[in-house]
Amino acid sequence: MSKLLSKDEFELKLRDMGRMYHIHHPFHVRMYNGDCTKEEIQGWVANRFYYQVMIPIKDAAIMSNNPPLEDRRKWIDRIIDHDSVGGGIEAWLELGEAVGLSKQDLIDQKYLLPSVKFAVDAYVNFARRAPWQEAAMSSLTEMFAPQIHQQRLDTWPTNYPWIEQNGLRYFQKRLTEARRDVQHGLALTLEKFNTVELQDKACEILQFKLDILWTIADAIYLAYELKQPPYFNIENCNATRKITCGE
Ligand code: AHQ
Repeated sequence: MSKLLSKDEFELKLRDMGRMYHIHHPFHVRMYNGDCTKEEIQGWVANRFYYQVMIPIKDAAIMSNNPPLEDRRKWIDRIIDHDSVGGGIEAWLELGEAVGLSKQDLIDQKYLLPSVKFAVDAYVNFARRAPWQEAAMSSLTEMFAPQIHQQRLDTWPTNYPWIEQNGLRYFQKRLTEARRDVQHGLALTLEKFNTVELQDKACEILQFKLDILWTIADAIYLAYELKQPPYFNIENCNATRKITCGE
């Protein structure tokens, strides 16, 4: 049976869940070590585009569930970060071109794997129906995000010299945006999840979001590292064509 944690103890417990962050997934370890093929990087960029375009939709869903004005004023920054001219969605499209994909193929979600879509849609649908506070705290996986963004900025130029450097703008952007998001998200979590049941609920929600990120990496690893896209063993199935990037 859990006990009521102080705010410091509660923050430590949430941060300790970083042990399960997708930075530790075999796919991201491969990427960090410079072992990904061009096609693996392309597959990851193409599939993550769906996650990126759905983040502002998720954030708008949270806004639609009536947070107080001071929280809405902060939350709207997240939508602007992604949807504004020159914002995150455009930066990710630049990343797509930098790894040799066409913007249109990303926009058309040509390479989107079913499992990636299901995982991302689970996140968006959760944000649509959960109380705004629960959906807001699910973004706290970003407590661990600056490290993974910095890793890419530090290692890609050496490990993947074929990737045009201007494609890394997205990761640079997120270093400050993620830290700002976490400052707000963590403060509201520590304040509002203030009973044993609510603290346990917060940990369950963070686990749910860690599972989403892990599942996205699983799908990409299966398709691009193990060469087992959906229906890979079914004769003449055009679903397997979707993973052949750069066509
Ligand atoms: O680029 C990322 C991003 O914009 C967000 C928003 C936030 C959320 O609202 O859930 N989470 C998130 C994340 C982004 N990038 C991921 C990565 O590995 O590049 C990490 C991811 C997160 O940690 O939740």
